[in-house]
Amino acid sequence: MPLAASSGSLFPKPTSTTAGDVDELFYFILAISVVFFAIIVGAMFVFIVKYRQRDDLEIQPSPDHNNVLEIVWTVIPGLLVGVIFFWGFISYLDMRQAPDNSYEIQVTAKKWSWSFTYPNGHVDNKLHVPIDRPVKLVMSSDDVIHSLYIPAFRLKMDLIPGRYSTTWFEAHTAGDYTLFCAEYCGTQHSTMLAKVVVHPSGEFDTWLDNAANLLKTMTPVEAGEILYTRRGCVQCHSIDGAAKVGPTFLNVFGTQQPLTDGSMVEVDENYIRESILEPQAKIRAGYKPVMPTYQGQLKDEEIAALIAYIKSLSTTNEATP
Ligand code: HEC
Ligand SMILES: [Cu+2]
Repeated sequence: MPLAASSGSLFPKPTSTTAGDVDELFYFILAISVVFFAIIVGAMFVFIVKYRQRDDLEIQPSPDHNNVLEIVWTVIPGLLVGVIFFWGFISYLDMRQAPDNSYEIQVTAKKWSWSFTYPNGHVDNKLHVPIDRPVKLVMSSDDVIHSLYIPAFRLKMDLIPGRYSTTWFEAHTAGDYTLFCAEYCGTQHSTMLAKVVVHPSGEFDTWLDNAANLLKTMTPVEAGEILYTRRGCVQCHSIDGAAKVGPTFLNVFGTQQPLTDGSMVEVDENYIRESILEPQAKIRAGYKPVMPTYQGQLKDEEIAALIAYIKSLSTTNEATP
């Protein structure tokens, strides 16, 4: 792959099975474009100079047609377009059809975060994958159209509400890569990023086991802190006092807060639990009812860990002042 190998300067280094193909086809099309640009624009300049208006220029009757010339300028571009089509089509088929032994991960996009569900039920906000193994993504959106885009793998596929789309890749270099949303999906679209972590050989299974057993190996507060990032609360809730899309978690536990209906609510264990499971039940004054429900997505112990974590961010740890 001489072209792909030299492509580091224009694109991120191709690190997946099909990325090299995409680059080679791109450079082929680029080369053709450069050649034709030079021929056409070059001829244009020659003609501009050669046939510019002069007094001594005799007006000639325009020629009828030239068979040889017309066949040449039809057949050559026709062949080139054919080559581009079949090359692109074959690469496209390779990219569409995941190998049978693929490792399957479910992807859910919603405004404005990604979540990845592994075969053992573990849910993460990063896409962790094993190296040198085909990974198939089965994807859907909870709200609007999003698009999963991993430049290093030359991978892009839309996620559509109410249906599944799939794509696959096989990563060949361990490390961290960035995953973008490539379909404008609202105000926070540009922050809709996720990390792709390609684990070196043999480390993926260990990672998955540990990640899934978070609550067995950590205190609830530690686990809650990880869940806060991993389950996307961090997108909308800060822990430094700043209001984002939702209220901050800093020093909120144990306080009285106003609701949109004019009443006050005490932020205690029950209110937090209700906010997570039925976010629309009570809406904090000054905020929009945009929090998604986590009903059926967080286990009881996970909710307990999140409550413990929010509690730990408060200097007054008692629910009743
Ligand atoms: C898309 C943005 C968004 C995400 C993601 C989100 N929330 Fe919220 N959350 C909000 C908004 C907005 C409110 C305020 C309106 C309301 O009460 O529903 C809120 C309210 C809350 C409240 C009530 C806080 C208070 O001071 O009244 C709690 C507790 C809460 N969220 C917890 C969580 C947890 C835990 C997660 C992650 C598992 C999470 N949220 C994810 C937007 C979000
Ligand atoms: Cu998006």
